[in-house]
Amino acid sequence: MPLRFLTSGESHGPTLTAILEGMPAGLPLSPDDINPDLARRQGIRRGDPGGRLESRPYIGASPRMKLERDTATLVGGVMAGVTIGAPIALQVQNLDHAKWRGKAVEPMTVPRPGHADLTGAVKYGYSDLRMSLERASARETTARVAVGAVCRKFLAQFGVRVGSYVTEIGGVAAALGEMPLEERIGRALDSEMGCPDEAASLAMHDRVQQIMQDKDTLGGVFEVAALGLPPGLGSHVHWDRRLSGRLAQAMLSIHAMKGVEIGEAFANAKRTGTEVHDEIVLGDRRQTTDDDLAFIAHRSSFIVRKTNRAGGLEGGITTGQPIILRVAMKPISTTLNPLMSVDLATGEPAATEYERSDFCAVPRAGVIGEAMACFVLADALLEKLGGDSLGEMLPRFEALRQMRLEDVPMLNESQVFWP
Ligand code: EPS
Repeated sequence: MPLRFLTSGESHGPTLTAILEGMPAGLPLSPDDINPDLARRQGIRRGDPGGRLESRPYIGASPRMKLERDTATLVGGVMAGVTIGAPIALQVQNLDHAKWRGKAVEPMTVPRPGHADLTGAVKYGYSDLRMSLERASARETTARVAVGAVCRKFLAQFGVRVGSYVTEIGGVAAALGEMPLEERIGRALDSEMGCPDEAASLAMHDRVQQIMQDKDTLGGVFEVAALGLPPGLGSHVHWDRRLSGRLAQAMLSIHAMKGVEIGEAFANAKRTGTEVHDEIVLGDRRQTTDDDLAFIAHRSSFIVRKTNRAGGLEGGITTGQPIILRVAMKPISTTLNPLMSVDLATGEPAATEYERSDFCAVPRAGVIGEAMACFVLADALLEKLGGDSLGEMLPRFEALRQMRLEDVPMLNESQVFWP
């Protein structure tokens, strides 16, 4: 896989750092390409009045989001405003670090159920659970979103767009019907809860307000959609090259994500084969769902699908239709109402203690899902096209777009495959 990234940094340490390796040369890149996604991850909406500094995150976001002003500094791999093919290094400061610097802190010895406190301590032998929580915190996703924004800029050169929207919070579900994906994504950008259904968004707001009064937390579901992808990314030939598996792994690698489906996977599991599979028909490309490419040109016509129940992937390979990933997030594990646990210092039962957290982070989670999807898709596109610079890749992409299926010779005679 040509692209990879690493992150480093703790939630209250000085800095979060990311290194993205394998990005080709020639991509114009500046912090302005990254900072809008970082603001979205903080729960700040597009076009909020007064600009981001005066904006407030949505209801239920951690108070930490008001303290931080996440902006990226590019410290490697970019010269004169373009990538040079070298590893791209990024940094985001933790402003909250100032409060912790030089301060002695009581050890934390009561693990929170649902967090990595206990599992991390068992694995690494920590006596202070802060050593688990500092790296396990979802603060790390700031670095991922910065990396994802670079990948998003790369994908945009090829017309690929990635967005997300919330479909459910604490059991309150959006009714999206046949609303096109672009509209869902656009509306979500302007919605407090990241939900395209305005009525549901208001109900989600109320549900979160209630849960804050109840001193509890909520999870939910969001969808990530990728549009404008060419057919042929990923591969069926090996388990670790299937794009479906790579995307699912990327989604489940995000803190608190516990479920993922591609397309209508769980609903499809209740239906029959003839009800589920997207029939292959000849037609006008305008007939395709979600105005998307599905540009398999064949003789004088196009091979199209009128439905996309497969979620844009067959055999672990893109079909040219939008990829749709649905991701389930568990409720935040830091709860104001305590849960029962054991104090590891005394060996006695103990209630969890509360410092600060989100009551519901689902509206902020979608942008992280987008970032991870952007990374996997950029990797798959690089794999398909090869090349060290954008200048090398763009003509190859154009050639791929122009490719017609009839250019591939089809055999009409029977053959002995395995003598
Ligand atoms: C987060 C920062 C953290 C957490 C949150 C995400 O800030 P703090 O611990 O200082 O309040 O609020 O982390 C979690 C939800 C978690 O489970 O660790 C952020 O920047 O997103």
